[in-house]
Amino acid sequence: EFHSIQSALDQNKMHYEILIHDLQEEIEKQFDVKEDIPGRHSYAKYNNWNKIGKRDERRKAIFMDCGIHAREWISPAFCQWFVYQAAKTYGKNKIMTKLLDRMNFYVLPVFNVDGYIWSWTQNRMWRKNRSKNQNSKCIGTDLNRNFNVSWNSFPNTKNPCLNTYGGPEPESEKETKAVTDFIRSHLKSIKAYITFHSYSQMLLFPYGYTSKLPANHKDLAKVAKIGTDVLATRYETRYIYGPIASTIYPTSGSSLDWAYNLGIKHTFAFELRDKGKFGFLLPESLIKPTCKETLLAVKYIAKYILKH
Ligand code: ING
Ligand code: ZN
Repeated sequence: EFHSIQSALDQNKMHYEILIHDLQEEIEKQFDVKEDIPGRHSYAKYNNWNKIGKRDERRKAIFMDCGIHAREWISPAFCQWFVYQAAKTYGKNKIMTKLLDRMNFYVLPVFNVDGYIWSWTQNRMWRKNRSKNQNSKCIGTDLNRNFNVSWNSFPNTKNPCLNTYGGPEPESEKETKAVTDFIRSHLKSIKAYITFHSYSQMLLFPYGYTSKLPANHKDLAKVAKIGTDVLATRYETRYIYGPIASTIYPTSGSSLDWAYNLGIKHTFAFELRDKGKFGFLLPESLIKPTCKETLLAVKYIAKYILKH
């Protein structure tokens, strides 16, 4: 069962804030930086809630989460890479310095902790969390179908034995609840929400539950276009972009649509590398290049948020 983020937040044990002045040192303590990326350690089991920025809750903030799906290992690797690079390049890299001087980042490296551990130890292709379901032998809820937005409006979210089971009710899962409570209580400052999945090489924005487009879809498409172009400058990795429903497939109850409808007007989901050659089993040699190119796109989005 889940025991990490909620209890961590409750006990305030693993819920720590990383402040600029001791960022580097803190990161090195908390992340196995030297062996971190690339390498197996980069996939180690972290469930830390990171705040990167200054002690000013009123500044603009971006919320990012990784590892909502257990088997998408490149995703937690990216969140760790982001935190590591923030620590390493603050004061050296112009853009990173400017970003961290002016805004905060909340980074959740592993959303689905027990599922992630399960994918390491028992079943590499596990996707959901590991909660028990009533009246079913099947385990787990898909946390990205468990949000309170058009919840359960598609048939494949109703069967606990499917990979896309949405849970018994919206926010039934502690993981979802921990994140939604956090976002709701920081709504004033959070100007963008970014969630990281794999694989497909896509940059997605709302909606998933309807083919209707959000009011600011032109802005979102413009940011996604430039973001994917920037990403490609590094290794020529091509991403496509567009609304969830028409670009990947229709979904209900996703974190992205939920965050958008809550009022966060810039919400994006990355489907990281690759396009299926290795799929979820992206080899270690591709971790670092994937993280590097993705960081360019994230920095671009953050710059855009600062300006607007
Ligand atoms: N893909 C996502 C999924 O949850 C997605 C696609 C992203 C849907 C964002 C809605 C919002 O099915 C993977 N690979 O998990
Ligand atoms: Zn996913």
